[in-house]
Amino acid sequence: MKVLGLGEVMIQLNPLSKGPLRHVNVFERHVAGSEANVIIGMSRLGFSCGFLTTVGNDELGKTVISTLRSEDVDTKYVKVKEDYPTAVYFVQRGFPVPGRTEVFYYRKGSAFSTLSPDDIEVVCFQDAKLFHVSGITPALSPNCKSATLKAVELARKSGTKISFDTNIRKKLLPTADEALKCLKDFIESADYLITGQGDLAYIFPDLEMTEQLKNLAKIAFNHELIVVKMGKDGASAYVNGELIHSSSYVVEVVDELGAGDAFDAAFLSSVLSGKDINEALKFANAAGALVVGALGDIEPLPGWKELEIFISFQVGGGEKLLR
Ligand code: KDG
Repeated sequence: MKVLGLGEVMIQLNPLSKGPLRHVNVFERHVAGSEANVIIGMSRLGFSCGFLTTVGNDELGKTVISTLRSEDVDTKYVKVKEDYPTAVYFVQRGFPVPGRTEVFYYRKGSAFSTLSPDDIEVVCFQDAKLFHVSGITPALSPNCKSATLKAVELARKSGTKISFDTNIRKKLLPTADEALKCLKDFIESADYLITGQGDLAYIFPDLEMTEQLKNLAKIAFNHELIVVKMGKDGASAYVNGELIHSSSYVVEVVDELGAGDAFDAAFLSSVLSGKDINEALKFANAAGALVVGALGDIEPLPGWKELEIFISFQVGGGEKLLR
């Protein structure tokens, strides 16, 4: 089954020490980007995946392409743009708020930010069962938004289901009004709408979650289900006006970046494989928990076997599985 994603893939510089970036000397180099993380996660879960992106004609762009290929993701539709760089971002950990992570993007004017509707071709969607994109991509530039709108329109015309994660990055969408304006069309189109507690509080402040969801469902005309990620409090799915909750797992947090993408990958893979919503939430929470345990967004993404071992350990049956 073919799954397609669209988004910017960046070089992530992840510090080996906490504190202000100006004093960090040693970083690990990783490759990351929300939608690509989801697609790589789904590839590891057995789906045939392709990715639409644009990189610069530079060493970092080559790293992005070889990473996607090494994860069995089809790069046929990846474009290389002359004269524009591949984006980079730095992670800062534990400063100024202990336990918090902040990212600093160097992505303005990147190769991906020049993406235009002409880069999105109908042929990409042939045979695709699912198209995944998030609120990061349309927020990058007006032409990225037009290109994402075209992708959603082509997906719809091709009978491809649309998965949209609101994924609000305040550095890209600094006010709630901007966020709602930028994301509305995509929220309206999504079959599978994924959001987070933080995103809901940003667009619908001062409301209880059930009210926030009712408001969101009013604009999500096309949704089959809405999922709310709640970090250490687990996740809930809103299906036919009913809320189904699943708790998370207690794990040591090394690097929380990418956990939400791992959640999306396992949730969507479970739903596409015919698992029920409870099962899908359980696998998704497990994938998120696994990813926070190691540096990098992509490296710790699990396959089915690893998810089963992880879950089994949590309920005390893991030793049998490992023997
Ligand atoms: O989802 C984790 C991502 O946010 C991060 O690794 C990079 O895609 C990214 C972004 O735009 O913030």
